[in-house]
Amino acid sequence: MSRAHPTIGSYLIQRLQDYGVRHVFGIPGDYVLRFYQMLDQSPIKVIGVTREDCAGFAADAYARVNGIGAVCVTYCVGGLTVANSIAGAYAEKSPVIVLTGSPGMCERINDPMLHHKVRNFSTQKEIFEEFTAAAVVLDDPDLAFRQIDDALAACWKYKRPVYIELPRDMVEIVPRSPTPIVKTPESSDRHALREALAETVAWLNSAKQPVILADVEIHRYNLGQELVQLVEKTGIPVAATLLGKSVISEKYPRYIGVYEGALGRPEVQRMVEQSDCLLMLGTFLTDLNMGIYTANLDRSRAIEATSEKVQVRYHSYTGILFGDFMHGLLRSTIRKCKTILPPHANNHISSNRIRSGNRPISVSHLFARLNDFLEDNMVVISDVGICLFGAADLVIHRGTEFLAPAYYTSMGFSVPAALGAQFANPKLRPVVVVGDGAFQMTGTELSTIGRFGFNPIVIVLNNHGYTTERFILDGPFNDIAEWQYENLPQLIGSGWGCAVHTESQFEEAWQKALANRKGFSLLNVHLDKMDHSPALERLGKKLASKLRKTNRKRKP
Ligand SMILES: Cc1ncc(C[n+]2csc(CCOP(=O)(O)OP(=O)(O)O)c2C)c(N)n1
Ligand SMILES: [Mg+2]
Repeated sequence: MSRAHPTIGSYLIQRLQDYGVRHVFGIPGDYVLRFYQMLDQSPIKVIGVTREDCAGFAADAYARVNGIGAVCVTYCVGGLTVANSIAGAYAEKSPVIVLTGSPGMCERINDPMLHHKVRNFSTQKEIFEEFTAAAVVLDDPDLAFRQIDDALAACWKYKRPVYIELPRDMVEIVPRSPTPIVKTPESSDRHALREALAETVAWLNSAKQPVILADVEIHRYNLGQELVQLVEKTGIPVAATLLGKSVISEKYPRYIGVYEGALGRPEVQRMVEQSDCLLMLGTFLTDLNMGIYTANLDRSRAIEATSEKVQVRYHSYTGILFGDFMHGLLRSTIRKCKTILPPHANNHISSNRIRSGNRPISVSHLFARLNDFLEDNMVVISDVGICLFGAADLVIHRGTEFLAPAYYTSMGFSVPAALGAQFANPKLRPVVVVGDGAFQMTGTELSTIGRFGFNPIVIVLNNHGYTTERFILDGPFNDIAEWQYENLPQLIGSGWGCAVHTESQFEEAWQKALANRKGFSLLNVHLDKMDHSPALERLGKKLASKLRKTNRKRKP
């Protein structure tokens, strides 16, 4: 590529690299083939997958580990398939760039019925506008470079997906007068920042039991180090939400655990809810994060700092960059907090004492043992279902090593996410926990994982159907076909699999999987149809007691 006179396609590729994109996930199609060829001839690697929604999940996980990710798909048939994954990335603030081909501008004259077109040529773009921070069509050579710059900047700033559509006849156009815009970096409103910091610091210094609740924006804005420094400097106990799980190492001494209302451990719930100054950093108050409405956070005792605002009790400050607020706290004089933490707060489900026998394996045993087995280089990737509630109790060793669609909760995330995470950081070894239902949706991605020789350990929680749904309302619609998951390696031509029925078989299977460093391992763990995790049990008990109280009150 000539940097002096780049084409629209080559400029886009250069800018993707500037932002740190090294891999792009997707499936080609005629509207995007020429751009695929250009990508192939660039330093960026194109990773072909089995389905576009898998490309989206892989890119989302890649973005969570790498800082930014990208998919490249063809028009509508590809774009609309990846839409659900991108909606999830939007909902959970994961910066994924959607690159899509489309019919050439010259082909659009007189509105012909071209293949893949739905209603009109802008249908796909209009859909993506709903869940992207910017959506652009590069249909004007003189604007294209600027549109690319603005879209990528929006992706980086808002940590949300953006949509860039490249009509196929624009890929090789060299704009006549390209003027890439150089923007001055944004800064905070000095006065607002000073006042918000002064108020926060004064409150922290007068509080008896301050607690920090850290959430996903800490990770997205790369402020993990600052969080550790803040906790070290102040000694304030820190909890994480489910979506933010692992923003700080769960082995960290002042870490108290995941706060998720009644879903979480009671001692964490007590500490967070009884704090007289709860400093919420980068929080995202979703229903799952808040324990399905069982959280009880009192605004009058909370400060909430996010990329959007700093809210102290009932008033808020705008125009403050989240990073500036964190750095401001680090520069401030804050009293050392000496709150004594509950015993073993950060290692509560360790089961070294539990002996595995020939008993049928249960969900709680599985996660207790997994907690003992986890190693420093492992990233736990959870799907949606019983596995997510179980995984919430695992103790994650370092920061950012727990990936899950904990808010949008789209099934099928985990296996493709393992592919994305390993491309983003090949030193990470994914441990995937996934229900049998979710595995049947996107488990095909093991094929790509096998093709590139990655070595995740995939644990299928085979409870013979949609157990989570069975708890809400059961019926034949929650049954699924029984697969022999352990035989998949045979079909794919790589990897290793085995069936697990008992506790001791699980021990043996884990050791074999651990030793199988050259390919994926697939454990088909047979569980009782109605077995569930301790977290779900805690929630059930809490909700049941609430219900009893409400019923008692209603009786005349
Ligand atoms: C894409 C998608 N479709 C449907 C649902 C609704 N849903 C939530 S949990 C669940 C069942 C999950 O089954 P499985 O993966 O086997 O996990 P289990 O609940 O059995 O542990 C379903 C269908 C969803 N969250 N995402
Ligand atoms: Mg299931």
